[in-house]
Amino acid sequence: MPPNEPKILNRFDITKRLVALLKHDEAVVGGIGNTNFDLWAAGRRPQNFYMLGSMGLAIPIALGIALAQPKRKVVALEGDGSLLMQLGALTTIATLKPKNLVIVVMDNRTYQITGSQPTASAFDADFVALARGAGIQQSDWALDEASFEQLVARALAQDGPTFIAAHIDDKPAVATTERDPALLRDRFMRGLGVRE
Ligand SMILES: Cc1ncc(C[n+]2csc(CCOP(=O)(O)OP(=O)(O)O)c2C)c(N)n1
Repeated sequence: MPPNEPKILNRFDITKRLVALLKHDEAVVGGIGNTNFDLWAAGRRPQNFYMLGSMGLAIPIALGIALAQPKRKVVALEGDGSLLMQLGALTTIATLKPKNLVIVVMDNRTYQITGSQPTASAFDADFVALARGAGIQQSDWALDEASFEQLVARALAQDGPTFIAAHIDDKPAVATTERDPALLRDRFMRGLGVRE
């Protein structure tokens, strides 16, 4: 848990705030389940990728996009349980230092979608401390909505990599993403300009 307890935010609310700050066709990769459901509900964009099925892959996929398209900012939205599946990705990012990568972790301290089993962050794990320990210097907790917007705006304007963690409530996602992986992939590839 973070030392100075941040305000408990709402995933859909801060997802909408993040999307509203996107002005340059930034790519956004939503992680499994709730994270991409709320990204879907926040408004479809051709530069959004809705990752279905695999925990922990939003950040590695976003890293690949960031390396392939270094002029485009790339944002990964990931759940706490999913990040815990793939913590090593943080050390890879700290090593490669992609300037255009922004990671946002939605920490509800549970594997919510599979029955709200507690994750390690319900106990003593602190994601910002983990990210800093991995070597990502620009790592912060969002203290409230304004602080979240400030951190995202700074991450979009300045060189990264940047890691932002938000403590969120247990409200379910407000929509469900269309489950057609091939269609989602094709739309995204067109959105990134790599497919006609
Ligand atoms: C590799 C893998 N293991 C387990 C699952 C089953 N599963 C799907 S979502 C999920 C929980 C995700 O937790 P979190 O990332 O914290 O997101 P939340 O549901 O809390 O929004 C689990 C265990 C899976 N899809 N893939």
